[in-house]
Amino acid sequence: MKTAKVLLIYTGGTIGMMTDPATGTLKPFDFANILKYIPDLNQFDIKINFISFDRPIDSSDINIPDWIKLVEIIQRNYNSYDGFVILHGTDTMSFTGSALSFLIQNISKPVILTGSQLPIGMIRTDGKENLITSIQIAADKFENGKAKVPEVCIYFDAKLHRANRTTKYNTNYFDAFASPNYPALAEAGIDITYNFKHIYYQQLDRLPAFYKQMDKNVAILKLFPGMSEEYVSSITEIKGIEGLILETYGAGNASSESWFINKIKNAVDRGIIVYNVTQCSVGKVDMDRYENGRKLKEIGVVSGYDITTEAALTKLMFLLGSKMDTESIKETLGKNIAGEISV
Ligand code: ASN
Repeated sequence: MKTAKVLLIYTGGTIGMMTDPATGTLKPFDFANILKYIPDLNQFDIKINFISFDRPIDSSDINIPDWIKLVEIIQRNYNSYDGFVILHGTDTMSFTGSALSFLIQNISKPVILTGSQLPIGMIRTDGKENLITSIQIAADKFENGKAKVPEVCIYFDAKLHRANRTTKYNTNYFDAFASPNYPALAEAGIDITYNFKHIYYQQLDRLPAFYKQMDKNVAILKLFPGMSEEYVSSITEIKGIEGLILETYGAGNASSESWFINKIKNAVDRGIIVYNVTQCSVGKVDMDRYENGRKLKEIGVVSGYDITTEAALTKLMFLLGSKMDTESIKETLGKNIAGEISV
C-alpha cells in the first residue's frame, strides 16, 4: 500500500498552550511548540503535513468564520490527503465537530478533532497519545483502500466518537467528552478496535459536498422553575431571531402555564422555528408522553429527539444558512442528516 498522507490543522487549544509568566494563565502558542515535543511524528510511516491558523486561539473564541475556514482548508486539500486531524481546544470542540459534520457531507475520508487537557509541554500531557492515535486513525484503511472511519469524529482519551454526538462533560479528567446516546466508533488499547456496525459507510460513493453558509440568528432558551416572563420574552423577542432551541425538561416537557405557552406559540406564529432539545444527557424528546409535552407539539414546536444542544444549534445554523423555506427546515430538523439523531 502507498504511504498514507494526513493533513494536520492547528487551530489552538490547551494542547499547544504555554503558561504566561506574568499572569500564570495558559495561553495559545504557535505550532512549532507542539512539534518540539513530539519528535516521534517523523518516525511514523505516514506522511504528515501541517497547516496552522495564523493566530492560534483558545477554543472559547471560535466563531462561524473559523468553521468556514476549516471547511475551505479541507476542501482545498481533500483530494491530496487520506485523512485530516484538527487540533482544537476542548471547550467548544463538540460545537466545531457538530458544525463540520453538517458543513462537510458525503465524505469518504476521516476528519478527526483532538486536543488535550494538559499542554503538550507538560510531562503528564494527554496530548501526545491523543494526537498520535488520531493521526493513525485518520490514515487507517481497509485492504480495498477505503477509510475505516469516513466521518467527522472526536478522538479523546482512547475513544473515538462521532463528533455530533459528543458533549464536553468533564473539566478535570482526561476523558473530557461523552457520547451519551451513541456508542464509541473505536477504542484504542494495544490495538485500535473499531465498532464497524456503528460507523457510517455510504452505500453509493457520492461526491463530498462543502457548504459555507451558517445563520447566526439563533438562540437557546434554557427552562428552569421560577423563570420570569421577562426572561422568556427577552429571548423570544430578539430582533431578527429565526431559530430557537428550547432546552426542556425530561422527555421534552415545559411549563403548561398559559403565559409561557402563549409566548412560545407567538414565536412559532411569527415564523420562528422552535426546536425542542432535552436538558437530559441520555434519552430523547417524546412530546407524546406527557400532557405538558403535547402542548408544545400542538403549537408547532419541532422535536429534537436525542440530539445534543451542540448539534441542534449548529444544525439550525446550517439549515437556516441554506435558505430553505421554513417548512422544509422543520421537516429536515426531524431527519437524520449526519448521524446526529436516532430516527
Ligand atoms: N480553554 C481550552 C480551549 O478550549 C481548553 C482545552 O483545550 N482543554 O481552548
